[in-house]
Amino acid sequence: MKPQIEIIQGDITTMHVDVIVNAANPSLMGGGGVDGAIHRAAGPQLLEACKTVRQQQGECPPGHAVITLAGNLPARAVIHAVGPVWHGGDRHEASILEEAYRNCLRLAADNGYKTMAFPAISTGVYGYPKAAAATIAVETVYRYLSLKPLPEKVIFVCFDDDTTHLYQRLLTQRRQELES
Ligand code: AR6
Repeated sequence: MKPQIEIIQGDITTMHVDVIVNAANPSLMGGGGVDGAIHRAAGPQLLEACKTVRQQQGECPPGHAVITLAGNLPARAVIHAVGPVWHGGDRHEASILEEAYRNCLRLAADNGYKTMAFPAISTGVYGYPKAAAATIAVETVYRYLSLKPLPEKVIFVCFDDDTTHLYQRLLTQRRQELES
């Protein structure tokens, strides 16, 4: 089946999907960037939920993800994924980023969620080069959706023009390759 992937430019906190992904850090205690925006929009319930997870499981290492309620967000749940910090590319950053996307998709599927939205994990404070990260995001999601029944649809929520254009180009290329 042809994967349902959409690219939009905007703020992930406004997305009416089953689950949104947060670009978190191992502490799960919030931060800046998309993490800060999600915690502000969700309200204090989200931090409480993260504290509970933290008490049960400890820190969330890079490449891993956990799921919580979504507080005041329009989404039903939040998956907190920890991407790699970019150190130049020779510290397994690519495989850790791919693992983070795969773990998010698996968690959404395990919870029966059909629609999910991703930000561009690691491409802000964590410094991952945007084009390289976008390739991993599109390839990993495309492959997963081609093989599994859930989630049914993924939306990449891009915050800036550059990221939006990168994703659009990659997705078009991927679709053309499939059709040729
Ligand atoms: N909606 C969608 N995307 C957004 C939004 C938003 N509201 N706000 C920012 N972005 P970052 P990271 C984009 O730095 O690199 C936090 O402090 C942003 O333009 O949020 O994984 C955490 O606690 C960029 O493209 O996450 C960690 O300590 C992308 O989201 C650390 O930052 C990711 O940027 C994680 O760093």
